[in-house]
Amino acid sequence: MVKTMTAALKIPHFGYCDEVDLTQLVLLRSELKGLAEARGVRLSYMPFFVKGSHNIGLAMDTPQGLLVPSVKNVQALSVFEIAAELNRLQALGSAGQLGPADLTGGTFTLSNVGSIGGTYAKPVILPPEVAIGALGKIQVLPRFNSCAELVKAHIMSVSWSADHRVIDGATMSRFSNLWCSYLEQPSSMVLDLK
Ligand code: CO6
Repeated sequence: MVKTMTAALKIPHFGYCDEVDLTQLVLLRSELKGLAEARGVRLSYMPFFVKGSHNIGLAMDTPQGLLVPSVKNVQALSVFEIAAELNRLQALGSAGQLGPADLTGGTFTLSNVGSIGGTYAKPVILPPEVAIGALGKIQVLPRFNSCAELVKAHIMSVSWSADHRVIDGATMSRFSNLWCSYLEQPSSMVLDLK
């Protein structure tokens, strides 16, 4: 941790925060959770957050402290397969048995610190990666829908940090908009399902 975080602090970080309306995703997961459980896999929100095109590192709170195993080639995996892989990594993490194969090769990291608490964060990039996202707790909050009606929404904040030598703010903003759009309308992920 000392070596990695000292190297990380040499990176000129910029931060970018937004909120995402997970109301439809909360409904979808509640429909799929039982189906996944019947096939022996616990389905949380993380597999939906992870579904991109990368080896996604996941900050994991373990008895040994913070570890970042990664789910490899998420673009080739279904949400169910990502959930199964996450269950495997969590079981190994709790048992202190994560090995070098699982702990190396990440290309982008997500830190779901919201599963413990908190809304915003300023996450530190894990070199040689160039960006990281911290996810806040999902909260039920009042929001206006497109018809200007007050609705009950499930809102999660996301705080990105990026290496400003490699990524500019507009690129991060476009990426964040795309990522949020998939989660706000999770059925859109079905279009690109492999
Ligand atoms: N909001 C509300 N509820 C949540 C959330 C959020 N964000 N995330 C998970 N949950 C729920 C989840 O749905 C589970 O509920 P049920 O399925 O309904 O029973 C429950 O909380 C437990 O989920 P769990 O944490 O076991 O599984 P998940 O796949 O979401 O997360 C994990 C796996 C390995 C990421 C997580 O267990 C973990 O270790 N999180 C902490 C990561 C951490 O330490 N980050 C800090 C790194 S340092 O980033 C840093 C800048 C600083 C702050």
